[in-house]
Amino acid sequence: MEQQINELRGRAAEAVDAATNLRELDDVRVKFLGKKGELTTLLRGMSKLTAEERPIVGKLVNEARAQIEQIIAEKNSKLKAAELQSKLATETIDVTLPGRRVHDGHLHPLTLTLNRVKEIFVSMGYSVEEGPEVETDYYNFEALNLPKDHPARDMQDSFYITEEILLRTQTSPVQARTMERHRDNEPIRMIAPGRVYRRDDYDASHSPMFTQVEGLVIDKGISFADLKGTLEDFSKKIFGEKTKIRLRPSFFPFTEPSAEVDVSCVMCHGEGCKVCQGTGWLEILGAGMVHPDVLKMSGYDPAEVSGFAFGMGIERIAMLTYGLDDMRLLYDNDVRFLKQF
Ligand code: 2NM
Repeated sequence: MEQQINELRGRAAEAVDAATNLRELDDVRVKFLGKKGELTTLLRGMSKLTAEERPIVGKLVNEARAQIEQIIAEKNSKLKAAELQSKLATETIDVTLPGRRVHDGHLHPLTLTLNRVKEIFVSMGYSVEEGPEVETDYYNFEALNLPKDHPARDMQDSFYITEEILLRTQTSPVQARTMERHRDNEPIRMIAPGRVYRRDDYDASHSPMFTQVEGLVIDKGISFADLKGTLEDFSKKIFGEKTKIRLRPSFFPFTEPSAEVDVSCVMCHGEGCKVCQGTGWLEILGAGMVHPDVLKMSGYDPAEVSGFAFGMGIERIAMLTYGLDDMRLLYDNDVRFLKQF
């Protein structure tokens, strides 16, 4: 029996020595000291011993247990220390590395452009007015001198909800609503920014939804010269001081006279290039003197006051200021594109 115990101590010591990590060491502990371990099995064999032998062998077994427990504990601290060392060596943290940047979002290029346009007009004393995108036929067309079968309606034939309700095709209904709210020929200096909807194919330069800014000024003695000066001022502010403007006669049902407004090309400054198709000019605005009937319909007296109005597409302005060749970039929301602004 004594020999057996010594032999077991020897094997236990070897096994502890051979353990290379804490899990292996625990396996050794279970194998020798566990409930079904070798030492317990040995202890069971004691029933065959004589009464004199028992205490002697019992002492030996207890000594063996204590010794094995001790070498396991020693090895345990060694392995733990080694594990810590290897962790310290491999899991180094360089506290001098720069922190990870948190990326803030930012405004969309279309919003940036719209904000810039608003800023310019607000700095000239204009108020910013808003109105519904779902509009009545009356405010979208009738009040703007486009009666039911007017051919000019065809150009922007739109998304109807019912016969009398549609998605607005322009922001001019906001002008009509604003005029209606005023009394006694009270002066107006306003812009109306927002989304408008037209039946249009979706390609590099058209979208069934786009963003417009229209403007309206009404006061005593407002003339075409005021219109021209205002739009020239605006064009220089948005495209640069060297920008020139050019007016060409045109037609809108709600203005008379009416004009298309061109700016000198932002790319070639009038030399002629691909962007301006060799003409040196870019069309960016429509404008005119508010038709007397439009003033009358919304409660203004054309004998007392006059006004000018204008409208522009913000996508086009954004494309020109950022040099974009496809309007769809503004709607795709491709982060690789958006990140650049
Ligand atoms: C344009 C071009 C010309 C316009 C007219 C009015 C109103 F309500 F006063 F009659 N608002 N906007 C207007 C005039 C809009 O957009 C190309």
